[in-house]
Amino acid sequence: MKCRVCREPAVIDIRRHNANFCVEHFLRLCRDQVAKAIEDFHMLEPGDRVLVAVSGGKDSLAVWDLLRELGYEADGLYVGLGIGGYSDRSGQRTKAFAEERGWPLQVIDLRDDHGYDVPTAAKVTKRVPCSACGLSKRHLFDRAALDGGYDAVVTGHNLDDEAAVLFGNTLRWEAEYLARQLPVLPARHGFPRKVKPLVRLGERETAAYCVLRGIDYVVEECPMAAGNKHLGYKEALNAIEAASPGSKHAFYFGFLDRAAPRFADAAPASGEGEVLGTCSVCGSPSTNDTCAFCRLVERTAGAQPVVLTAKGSS
Ligand code: Q46
Ligand code: ZN
Ligand code: ZN
Repeated sequence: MKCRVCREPAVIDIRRHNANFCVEHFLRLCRDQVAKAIEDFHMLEPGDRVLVAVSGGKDSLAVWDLLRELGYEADGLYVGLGIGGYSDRSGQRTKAFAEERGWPLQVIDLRDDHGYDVPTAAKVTKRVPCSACGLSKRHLFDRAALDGGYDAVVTGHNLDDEAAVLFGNTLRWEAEYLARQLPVLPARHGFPRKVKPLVRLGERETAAYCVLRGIDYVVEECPMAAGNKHLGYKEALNAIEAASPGSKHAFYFGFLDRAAPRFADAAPASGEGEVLGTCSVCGSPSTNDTCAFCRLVERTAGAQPVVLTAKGSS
């Protein structure tokens, strides 16, 4: 197995590119793919200050490292979700990563700073944990980006994530979601720009990137993700990809090229012209008097904390 670029021994094969790469040229490929995604979708301008949503997993640490390599002023924000031992370990890895490099990391802890955690919020709201978790993270990342004067919030969604979400939305023809499933969402009405620079890299590549760069990431998945439909869609796509390399890329980028514009009209009226109010508690943009985050804080106040057992707290 030889590197496509230099013919030296290769360390990784990428079937959808029908090529193998040595360490140096694989790392260069990752940087090039991120730079291309940023340019193709007008995600960032040179010199932009960005806030990276870091979880301690491979994708968010890789995207932080890659953006720094590409010369962006990228800081991190970690939100402690209170999901037992998983959150403890994720927080430790994230802090160690930032400290070793001397990169600024802001840490928000849901329990310490807002009086609840994800398992407790799930119990109180009687909804799946990912619902309260997603809402909390979106709110806190938006808020921190605006307060810190950042140009954009960066997330580590990779090609596998985006293809799986697209698969789910397409199975149900969720027109509104399809209209918004783009690698960049422009800033609007008090919400910052959101960008996904890893859409051209699969999760096998982000994992390899971390290993080759010596990035110590949390390998375990969030215990709350078990049974998640998203994982089933990923498995289904992996089976298709194994039989036909390049299918995921064709599915996702074909959608962006040829199908997404047809759904643009299905987006809710959140574009120009719509005037949102502001939350009377925190001042964030909201269509109601109190935003969903502040309502969650209110509902969970004083609730008996849920203690996780087994995997989550081991
Ligand atoms: S949403 Fe759900 Fe993730 Fe939150 S509860 Fe875990 S699996 S961490 S990206
Ligand atoms: Zn090479
Ligand atoms: Zn609020």
